[in-house]
Amino acid sequence: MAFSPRATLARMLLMRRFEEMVITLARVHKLGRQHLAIGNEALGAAALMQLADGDLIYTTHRNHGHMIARGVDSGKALAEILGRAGGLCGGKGGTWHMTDPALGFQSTSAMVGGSIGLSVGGGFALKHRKTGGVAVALFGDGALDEGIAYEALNIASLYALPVLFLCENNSKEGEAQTSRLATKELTAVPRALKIVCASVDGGNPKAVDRAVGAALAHVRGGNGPYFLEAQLVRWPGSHQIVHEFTTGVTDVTAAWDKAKASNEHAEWQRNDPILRFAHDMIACGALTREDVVALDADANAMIAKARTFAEASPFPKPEAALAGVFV
Ligand SMILES: Cc1ncc(C[n+]2csc(CCOP(=O)(O)OP(=O)(O)O)c2C)c(N)n1
Ligand SMILES: [Mg+2]
Repeated sequence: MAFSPRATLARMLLMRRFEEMVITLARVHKLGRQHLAIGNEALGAAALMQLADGDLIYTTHRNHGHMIARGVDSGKALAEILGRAGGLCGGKGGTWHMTDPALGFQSTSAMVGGSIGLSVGGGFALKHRKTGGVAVALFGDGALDEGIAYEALNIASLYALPVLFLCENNSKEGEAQTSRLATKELTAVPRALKIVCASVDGGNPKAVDRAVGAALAHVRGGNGPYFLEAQLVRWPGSHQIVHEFTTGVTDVTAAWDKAKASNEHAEWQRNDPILRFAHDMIACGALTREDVVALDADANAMIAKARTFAEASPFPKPEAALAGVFV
């Protein structure tokens, strides 16, 4: 499928407005900690919009963005975060454990490194069932210092499993997570295990689209796993415990309005993948300012509807506690 600036920006805006709504709802409903995917939109949208029916996706503590990027219903996702019966898991999973098997999300692990192990199991099943599907592991740079990462990468390589390892690296060299590795170069780890690797600017959806397209062609072609490192810029609010709009509510007009782009959030705005992409697409004539404003209004309207659905959904009935229990 050819890269569409319009569809990609629309999906990125939906992801952003979703997470901003989570901040609002967390304040209104006094929710516990939420890990937001603000700043990861270019990677999420451009990568997950390329997946096909039957592909499997294993995500992390920052799962909201991946779910919306893949096209999961935003109302059911918000309802899940609020613990409501109309949520993706009937309100039992909450922010960290959202699933949507129809779109390939069988289970979500907030354990750092968990998605890597699960994806290799998924890839094993896909290979032996000869479905042609791909298992995608999404994980942060912090996952590479977990033991499970080494075992799982090794097995994926040994058995030539159809797994795309998609690493969201939001640590600058020398910062916390990356520095727990004895190598500064994340791809040195999978490369040592004979996994084909590449790195991409994870803030540029066009570059991500190309890199993920090449990675998926490799994996679908039966050539074994592929490791793609997406280099991201960390959103300053990414560790928040008190939910707030650390860099303000996103104003898309800052993509072209120089006065707005020189406010106190200017440094973040220069790196914000949504403002970057909108700016670049207007500059090359692929979109107009009016297009960007209209796409943003659509995203806001969809998320407002999602909120109405979620808040109107009841809490699960006590009897529901025994449904879906294995033992
Ligand atoms: C096994 C395990 N250890 C510790 C934690 C606590 N924890 C939650 S997020 C996080 C950092 C993860 O870093 P990274 O994977 O790079 O993701 P980022 O938050 O930077 O997006 C940690 C240590 C956890 N969830 N699981
Ligand atoms: Mg990280």
